[in-house]
Amino acid sequence: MMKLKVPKMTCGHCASTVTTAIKTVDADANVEIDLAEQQVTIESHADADTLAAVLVEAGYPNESV
Ligand SMILES: [Cu+2]
Repeated sequence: MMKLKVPKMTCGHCASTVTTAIKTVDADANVEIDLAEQQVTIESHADADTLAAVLVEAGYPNESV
């Protein structure tokens, strides 16, 4: 499980963009979004760096927390 802080994630549209981006890497990933904390919790077998990078590509810089 990994937790990412995604400061640009501010609304439901962002949340769905982030979720979709993660699922392009791992369709079976379990993604939990906390908009108030601007955090994403991801359960996935995919590589953490790959998941972080796909969010950057989607326009959402992030850091692990
Ligand atoms: Cu948004």
